[in-house]
Amino acid sequence: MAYPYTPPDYFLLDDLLTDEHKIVRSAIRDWVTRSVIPVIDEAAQKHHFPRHFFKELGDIGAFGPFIPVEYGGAGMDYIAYGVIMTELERGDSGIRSAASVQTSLVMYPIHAFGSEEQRRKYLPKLATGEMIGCFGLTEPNHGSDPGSMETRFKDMGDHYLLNGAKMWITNSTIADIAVVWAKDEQGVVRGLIVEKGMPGFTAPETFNKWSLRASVTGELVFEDVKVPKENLLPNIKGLKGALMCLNSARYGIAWGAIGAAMDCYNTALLYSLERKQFHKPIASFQLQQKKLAEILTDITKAQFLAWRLGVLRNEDRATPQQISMAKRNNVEMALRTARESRQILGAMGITGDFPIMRHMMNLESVITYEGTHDVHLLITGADITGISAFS
Ligand code: TGC
Ligand code: FAD
Repeated sequence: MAYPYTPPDYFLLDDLLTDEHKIVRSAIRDWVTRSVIPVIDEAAQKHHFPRHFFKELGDIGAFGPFIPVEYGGAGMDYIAYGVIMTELERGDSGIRSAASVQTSLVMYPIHAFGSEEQRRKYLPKLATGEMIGCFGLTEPNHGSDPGSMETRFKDMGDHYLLNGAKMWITNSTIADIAVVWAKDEQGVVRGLIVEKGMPGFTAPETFNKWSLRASVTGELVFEDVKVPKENLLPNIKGLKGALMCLNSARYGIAWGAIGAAMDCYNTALLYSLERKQFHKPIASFQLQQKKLAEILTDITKAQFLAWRLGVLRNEDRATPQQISMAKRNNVEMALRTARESRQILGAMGITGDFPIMRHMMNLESVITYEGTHDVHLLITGADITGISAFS
C-alpha cells in the first residue's frame, strides 16, 4: 500500500531551489509515482529490473543532467542532479543506482576524459537510454583497495589485449558498454570502453541477493579481449580517474539516500496516525513521537548537508573528503531511519505492502558500495589527521 507522498521540508529548503529545480523534481516525482511505485515491490520480490525503465528514465531527463546539451545532456547544475537522485531513490535505490551509474560512472568519464569522437559516439545515446552503460572497478579480490587491481591490458600494436575480471557490477548483463579500469604494462591505471559482443567479453549475472533486488548486478569477465585503441580514454592516467567518477556518484548518493529516508518517514508518520492500540493512535505515544522527531531532525540535517555540498560542487569547491562525509552520513541516516520506521509499523513493516523493508535492505548495499561506511570514516580520518590508514 502506498500512502500519498508528502516529503518533509521542515526548514523550508524549497526556498533555496530555483524554478528549474522544482520543475525537474516535479517531473521525476510524477514518473516515480506513476511508473515505479505500482510495480516496484513485485519487481523486487521477483529479483527483476524492469528494463523499460531505461528508456523512460532517458525520456524524463534523468541521465546526464549536468552533461552539456551538445552531447545530449540537460546542461543543468549539480543541485538539479541531486534533486533527481532524491526523487528516484524515493522509488527504489535500484532505480537511483541505474541512473547513478549511467550518469556519473559512464557519461561523466566519457565526457571528462574521453576524446571528442568518444563523446559524440556514446553520450547522446546514453542520455536517451538507448544505450546502457556500466562501470567496472571492483574485482573479486579487490574492493576497498582498487589500486591493487589485477585486470591488465597489453599494447599489441594495432589493438589492446584485455584480461581480468570485475565483480559486483551494476547493470553488467544489460549494458551495451562498460567503462573498465585496468592497468597497462607499466602498472598505470587507465580507462577503456569495452563493448558488448567483443569476443572474449562475458557478463554473468549475480543472483541470490537480498538487497537491490530490482537492480541488475553481475560480473565482467575479459579473456583476451581485443579492444580497439580508440576505446582508451585518452585524457586521464592513474587511479584518480576512477576516483573522480566516484566523487560524482557519491555526491548523487548523498542526495539519493534522503529520498529513501523521506519515503520511510512519510509511511511511518501516516501509519502511526492511522493505527490504533490501547484505543489511541500509536502516534500519540511518546516513544513513537520520539522516533518520528528524531527521524525528521536527521532528515533535515542531511538535507542541509546535501544542499550545501551542491552549492560547493556548483562552484567547483567541493572536496572529495566533503563528498565522502556527506555520502557516509546521509546513507547511515537513511538506514537508521528505515530501521526505526519499520519498527513503527510493527509486523506490517516487514511486508511488501509498505516500502520500508525494501528500502532497508537496499540501503545495506548503498552503505557498502561507492566505498563502505568504514572506508569513508577513514577518508575523513586521514583528512583530519594527515595520516592515511590505508598505506
Ligand atoms: P590514494 O593513494 O589515496 O589515491 C590514489 C590517487 O587518487 C587520488 N585520489 C582521488 N582523486 C580524486 N577523487 C578522490 N576521491 C580521490 N581519492 C584519492 C590521490 O590523490 C592519488 O592521486 P595521485 O595523483 O597522487 O596518484 O589511494 P589508495 O590506494 O590509498 O585508496 C584509498 C581509497 C580509500 C581512497 C580508495 O581506494 C577508495 O575510495 N576505496 C573505496 C573503493 C570504492 O569506493 N569503490 C567503488 C566502486 S564503484 C561502485 O561501487 C559503484 S556502485 C554503483 C551503483 O550506484 O549501483
Ligand atoms: P572489502 O573491501 O572486502 O571490505 C570488507 C570489509 O572490510 C568492509 O567492512 C570494509 O569496510 C572493511 N575494510 C576494508 N579495508 C579496510 C581498512 N583499510 N580498514 C578498515 N576496514 C576495512 N563496484 C563497481 O566497480 N561497479 C559497480 O557498478 C558496483 N556496483 C555494486 C552493486 C552492489 C549491489 C554492490 C553490493 C556492490 C557494488 N560494487 C560495484 C562494489 C562495491 O563498490 C564494493 O562492494 C565496495 O567497494 C566494498 O568492497 P568489497 O565488497 O570487496 O569489501
